[in-house]
Amino acid sequence: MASSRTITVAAAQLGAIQLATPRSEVIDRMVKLLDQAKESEVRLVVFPELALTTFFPRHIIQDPTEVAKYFEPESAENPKALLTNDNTRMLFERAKDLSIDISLGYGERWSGNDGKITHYNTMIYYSAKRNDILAKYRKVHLPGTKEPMRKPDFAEQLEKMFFEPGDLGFQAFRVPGLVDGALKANDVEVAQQTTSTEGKGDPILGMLLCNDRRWPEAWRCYGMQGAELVLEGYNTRGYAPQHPGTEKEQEELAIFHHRLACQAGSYQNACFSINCAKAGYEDGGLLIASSIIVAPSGKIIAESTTSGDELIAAQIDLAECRFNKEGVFNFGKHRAIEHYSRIAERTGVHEVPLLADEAV
Ligand code: CDT
Repeated sequence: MASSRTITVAAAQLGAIQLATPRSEVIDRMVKLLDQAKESEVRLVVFPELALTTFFPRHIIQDPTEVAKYFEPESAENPKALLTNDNTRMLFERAKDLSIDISLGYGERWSGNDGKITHYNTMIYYSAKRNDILAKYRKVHLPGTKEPMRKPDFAEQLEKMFFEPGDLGFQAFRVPGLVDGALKANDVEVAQQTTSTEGKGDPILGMLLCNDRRWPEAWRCYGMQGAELVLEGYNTRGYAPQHPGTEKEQEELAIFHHRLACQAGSYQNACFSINCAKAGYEDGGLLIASSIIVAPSGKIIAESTTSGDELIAAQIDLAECRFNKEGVFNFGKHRAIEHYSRIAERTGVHEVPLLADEAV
């Protein structure tokens, strides 16, 4: 079968979800966006970070019973409980009926074999073809503080209080059923193994959550695995009273940084990316919109125009990734790892030594 690497994909931006909004109402909105996606023959829909609830890390919630309301339970015995839980089952059933793959973020309450409970900011990839969760990502770069600041006129960002840093790293994965004629492992005969299979198999995907997109290292980890499409969900604050500038100035700058990070990440790793917002005023806190789909050239090929529930779609040809993967960003040819050790050896900055005073 001739190979075509063209897929229609979408970001399903969600407008604000308030603390009091029930899950059922959110799921109804998500299902509506899936139905809309079907009309445009979309095969993959990306929802935002913490898609099922308000961005609760802006609130000081410390009572464990109250905290539990914002998380989906999963366990070593039932690691894919999201598929069958009453809160979320309907979303996956509709995705399966419509043959649309979905990716979404949510708060994960993980009970390990040892009975230990850990909370993560998580994103999963669901394949309609397999009716299964193919991949899970737990957010690595958690922003904010572990303790509330409790200051007047201060917007809290308490992800470090609510979540543990992700423990799964940046593991890329292949998705079956999205492109026709993909090369499979058993198609590659021993005699042909000298011929490159790069760019011929099922699409290679990676996932990021919000603040992760600001870190080039995260994108590069996926780039190093040949990622052709990065999926990213975000809740990015548009205004914080403790920061300089008016609400409009802060929002514009936040959108500028968001676009800059996603466009650079896609360009420098020669991949497409789908970046999906939760947007609008949640419990009084402004979240930026500007969901975008970015090409490997770094150009934005679709962008949301509202701060509400909105589907943006684009037809993308993954073959376009080859131009820069084989050219300016041919890593095998051009990376100079002998000069990069500082990046993986330490986290913080070591400034170069101070200069000696110069006699005048
Ligand atoms: N949700 C999330 O990760 N928010 C962060 C705030 C960081 S402050 C610049 C973000 O990157 O948007």
